[in-house]
Amino acid sequence: MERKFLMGNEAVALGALHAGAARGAGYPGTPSSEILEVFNQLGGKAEWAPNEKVAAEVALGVSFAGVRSFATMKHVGLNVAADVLFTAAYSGVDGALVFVVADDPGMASSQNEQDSRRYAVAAGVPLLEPSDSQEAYDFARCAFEISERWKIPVILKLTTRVCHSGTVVTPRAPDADLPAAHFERNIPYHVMVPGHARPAHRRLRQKLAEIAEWNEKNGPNKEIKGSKDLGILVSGVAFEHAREAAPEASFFKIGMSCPLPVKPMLDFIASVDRAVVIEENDPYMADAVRAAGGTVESAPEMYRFGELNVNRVRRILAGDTSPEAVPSKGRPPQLCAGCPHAVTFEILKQNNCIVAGDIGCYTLAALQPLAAMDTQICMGASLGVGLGLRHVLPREEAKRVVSVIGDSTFVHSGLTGLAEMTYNVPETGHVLLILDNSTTAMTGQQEHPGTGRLLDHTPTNRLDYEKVARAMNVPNVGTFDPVQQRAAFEAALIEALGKNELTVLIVRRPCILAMVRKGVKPADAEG
Ligand SMILES: Cc1ncc(C[n+]2csc(CCOP(=O)(O)OP(=O)(O)O)c2C)c(N)n1
Ligand code: SF4
Repeated sequence: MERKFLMGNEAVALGALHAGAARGAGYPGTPSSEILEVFNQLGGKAEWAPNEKVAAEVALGVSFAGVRSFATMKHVGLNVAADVLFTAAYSGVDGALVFVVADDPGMASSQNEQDSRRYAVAAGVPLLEPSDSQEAYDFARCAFEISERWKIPVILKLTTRVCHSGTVVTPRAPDADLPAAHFERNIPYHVMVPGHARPAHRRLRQKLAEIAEWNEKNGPNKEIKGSKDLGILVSGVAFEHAREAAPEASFFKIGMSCPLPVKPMLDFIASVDRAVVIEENDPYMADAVRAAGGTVESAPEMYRFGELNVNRVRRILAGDTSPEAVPSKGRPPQLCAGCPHAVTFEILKQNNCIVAGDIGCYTLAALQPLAAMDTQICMGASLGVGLGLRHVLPREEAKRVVSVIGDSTFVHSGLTGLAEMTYNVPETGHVLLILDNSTTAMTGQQEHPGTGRLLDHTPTNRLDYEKVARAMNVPNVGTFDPVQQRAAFEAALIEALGKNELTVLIVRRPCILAMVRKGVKPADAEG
């Protein structure tokens, strides 16, 4: 087929399309967000789910209908979807199910740099790690094949550089004659009660043993013969850096890093004078190969932080632990000029609020000059953290606590926090602001259930936050445009802070950039 120049995320979308995936579901998160959008543009059926857990459940349901599916997310999304992953590993799948998970070493746009390979080991599922767009395409197809052959979920692990870099891809013919969706009752396999889960766990371990054997003989790993003086064991994008840093070396490139191809790795180590493991994030392969008796060098602790690059790999190989040059800081990120979030945080600051915040564009309000957010941990935490503070702080301090959450984040994981708020009510009550800018701005303006539009922007049902809050027994609910109704909004906030009751204020004004994209002038913006 004709060669194409594709970004890694585009290559995964094309791979999923050519693998005949019947549906892709996900929740946006940098660097994974483009995969579903491209899959949709290519003609695939794609959806944004309210969060990653629901996306994984939808994809699992699709696979239970005997066809192929995938769920996309960033690495922290896998924390949310982990409950599905661990037990879907036991139940197995009927068609195929691929978790496409994009890690963010260096935290270009994330709150941590966790390494998804640990999840594969903990859940007991295979994991593939492409190093460029060609492999993103090939491994996507391979992941569907492995999943279908062994009836097991498979993780396709990407990293920022693979997701967002472009390389040439030669696609192959799409899979043909795939089965049509149908449901076959199989209660012992699909209903994970203890009596079914016990044999399911044994089946899982048996599958993993077979996959490990397959990976050692036929897996997507390759040995590149070079000098005997230096052998590098490497995976993911670190392969590209290491090839440039030490072109003369021998390489063992691991494509499937769970279960690891331990025997060929040990054979490779024995075949060279000096063996070094080069990997981003955790010393996952180095630890595993040492546990299996291999003698290898690995990167000193300082290289565990942040992305690798050619220069850092050169330093690792030279054993250089001298301080690294600190990159110039550049301009710190800021809210766009005219961003509706700015007014809200100015008001919160002027009223000396303790702000339990959440994740989204509005988190930038924690930075100077606003410095008006006091906590931010993970999606949805504004509610629980704010309530925890309210429960124990001295009365006068507790009454200053406000939870602030974006609209997409509220749908993602704020609904259960709101249930907690109306269930375990603090003595001083509580105040929640839902910042409704009618988009998921932070990750590129994706739709969500509160926008009333689907992934392809066509209309659907719209979640009504006011009705939700009232249905959950919140006595005080109001909606304000923070720009056009600034004084009224501030007065409502002050009134809410003065009461020992629960209040939800919906702060509604569209994101400026989303308006520009849709061709709406600010003056026309809905109030
Ligand atoms: C579990 C998880 N999934 C995805 C993300 C990526 N992410 C960060 S904030 C956010 C949503 C932001 O949208 P919203 O709450 O509406 O705020 P806005 O950016 O529009 O102000 C997303 C998807 C994440 N950090 N954690
Ligand atoms: S993208 Fe939208 S929500 Fe984000 S800072 Fe800019 S105007 Fe505000």
